Amino acid sequence: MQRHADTDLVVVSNRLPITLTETPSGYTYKPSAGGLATALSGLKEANFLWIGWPGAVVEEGVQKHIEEDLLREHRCMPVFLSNEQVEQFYNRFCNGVIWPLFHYLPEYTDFELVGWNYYQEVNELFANAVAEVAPPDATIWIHDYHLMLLPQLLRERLPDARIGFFLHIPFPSSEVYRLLPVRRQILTGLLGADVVGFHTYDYARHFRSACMRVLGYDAKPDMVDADGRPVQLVVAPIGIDPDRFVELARSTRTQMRLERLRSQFRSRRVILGVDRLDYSKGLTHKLRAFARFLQRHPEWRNRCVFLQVAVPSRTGVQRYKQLRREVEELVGHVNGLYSSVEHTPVHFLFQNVSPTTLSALYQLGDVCWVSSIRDGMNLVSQEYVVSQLEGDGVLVLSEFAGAAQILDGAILVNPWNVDQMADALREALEMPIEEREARLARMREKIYSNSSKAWAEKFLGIIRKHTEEVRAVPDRINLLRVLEDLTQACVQAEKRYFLLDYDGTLRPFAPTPQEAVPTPQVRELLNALASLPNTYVYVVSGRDQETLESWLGDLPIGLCAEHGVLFRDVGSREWQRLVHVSTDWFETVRPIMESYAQMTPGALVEKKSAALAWHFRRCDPDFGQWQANELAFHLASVVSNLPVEVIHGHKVIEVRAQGANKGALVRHLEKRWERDDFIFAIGDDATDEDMFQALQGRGWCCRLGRGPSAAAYYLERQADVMRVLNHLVRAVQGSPAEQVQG
Ligand code: GDG
Repeated sequence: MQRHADTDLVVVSNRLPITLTETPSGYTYKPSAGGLATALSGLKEANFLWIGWPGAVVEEGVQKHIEEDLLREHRCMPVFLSNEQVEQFYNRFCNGVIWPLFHYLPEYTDFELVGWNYYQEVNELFANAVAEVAPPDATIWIHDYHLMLLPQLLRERLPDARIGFFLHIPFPSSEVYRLLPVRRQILTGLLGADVVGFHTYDYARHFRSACMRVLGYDAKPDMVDADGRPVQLVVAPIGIDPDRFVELARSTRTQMRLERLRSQFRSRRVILGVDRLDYSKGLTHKLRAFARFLQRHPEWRNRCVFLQVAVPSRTGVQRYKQLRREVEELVGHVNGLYSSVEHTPVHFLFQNVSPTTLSALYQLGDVCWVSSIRDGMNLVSQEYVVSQLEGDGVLVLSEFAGAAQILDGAILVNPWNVDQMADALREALEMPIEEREARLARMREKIYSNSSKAWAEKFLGIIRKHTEEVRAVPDRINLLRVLEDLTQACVQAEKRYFLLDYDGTLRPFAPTPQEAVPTPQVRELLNALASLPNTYVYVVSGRDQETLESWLGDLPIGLCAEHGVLFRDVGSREWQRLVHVSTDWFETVRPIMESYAQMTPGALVEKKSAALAWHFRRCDPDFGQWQANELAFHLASVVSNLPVEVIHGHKVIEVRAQGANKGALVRHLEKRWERDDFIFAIGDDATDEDMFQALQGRGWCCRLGRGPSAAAYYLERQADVMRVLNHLVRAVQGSPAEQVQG
């Protein structure tokens, strides 16, 4: 498969907007005009390529042929899945784990995670398919919960791509999300994107909170700091194409259909429901509330019908079969109680209806009733509003649907409150015409101003803008891009010096500082590096002398503790002071830190020989950050006349003696360095900047993350540090270099 250099945009979703059906005479392709397909059809990026599953399992022999057809005729590239993959990935994991949990139904969630391996496998398949055809700097827009690992998998394969992800379903509160056994993997997968979009602010806020609580990342309200890489959060509620619905509503076929329906229902008012038969849509809640309404308002019993279209969905899944039985039983129950010879109150259609019929039903409905217990957005409510050509229908809408945040002319209901829903039906049926028209007009205006096309353009615009801004950070180069030069410089040098930060650089952060013990891999790497000829390795850390000595003291490396204050040289067991400072100020600063620690559960004060540190890694992320800001503000006024500096590290506020920083080690070592020596310094936070600055452009300085730094190079992830260093070890040893990819 060739790369599509003319492709401005690659759209990836589980399903293609084309449905493939096997017939006796071969395969047929039917475009499915879903909301997403319509949203993207009017985009400026005419050349976009759509990658996804075509909706049918295809024998290997004909795959090539179908691929060519789809590409030529529809600019779609199929990812073929086996029966087993469809069952395990789609039915078991996507719809048996993610769908229920993200709709706040842990009791429906299969926590055994059957299908998780397939979820990973299918996401890999998609990643390979995209990487094969997308230009390296393509804009890639990934959709929905089926492909949440894909952003990170693509970032590894296409480091220069601009990746956006949009979640169409709710993102649950972090209290629910954290139940998920693979919660870290899913978040890490999503954070591979440059931009992650949601329908509502609530979903974005839940996601941000999950990143902070589950991964320990820092975040601003609209940005997550993913190991130094800013991931933009976007609230972009999806819209519909109103013109298309109006056109369909006006068409002769629809009007004829509407006439027939009107004569069938004559003087009865119609309460309409249109939903996939899914437990998130609150169908049983509607039926109970409708029964309550009829019970309380006998005057309406023969004057209205509740017409519910329930579109068959995921019919192979046990939970959905059960739901169908439950709903049908309830329909029977209500009709049994309130039917008469002439009148049946509930009309239940378990079937797909044609677009024409759907449009006619939208016009027929005096009330449209959406009672989802959770719904990412809900497009039916928007479609109903614009299809109401006469402009006097009433929308009764669940406050748990994303749409409730846009459609402010609806009567909002809590589907769990049966009485309130019953009252809302009465209010809707008896609402004066002027109010109905005014409410509908208000909603129509909202829908027109947020059409699906405007939505897609807004989201793509944000991907472009954000990636431009991030890439515009001056002059920093991805170290992986210059790996060959780095390797060559390292191999050819007479002498090599490595200045390596520990926490967050050699070792990922752990929940408590004591848990970040060096792994066997870290120790092996340091040993291998230090055993290279003429190679001097220093671990430069904010940690105290005892910890470094006990963790790394047996290795043939140099150690520098407390950000450059204490030093043990390569080949020596003795520690020396690099910086001589007064610590008289401890007695002023320590009580302030202690009092803030007492007020902040999880915070602790650490005393070092030339610094005091206030750690808040184990605190509630929001409260910890808040208290840290307060403390820093408080300290600023107290320390202004003291010989100290206040440093904001990763989840730590540190007050330390002036001059006691990692630059001290550079100043100590530089006397030994000769012009052609290879110097490599790497770190991940503000305290490493002193080391980079002291090097004054000499050697290879690398800081994790793309933000501003004195280091000319960056790596995106902590795991890359190990890969690069191992690569250098192998290269100097002369063994074949391991493949290191971006
Ligand atoms: C997910 C999220 C979010 C329905 N019945 C028939 C039919 N439909 C069409 C409707 C509408 C679509 O299906 C349903 O969309 P919803 O938004 O209501 O719900 P989900 O399918 O659950 O969609 C949801 C959406 O993604 C988009 O982000 O809003 O929250 O769950 O367009 O018109 N179409 C036809 N016959 C039917 O019988 N032709």
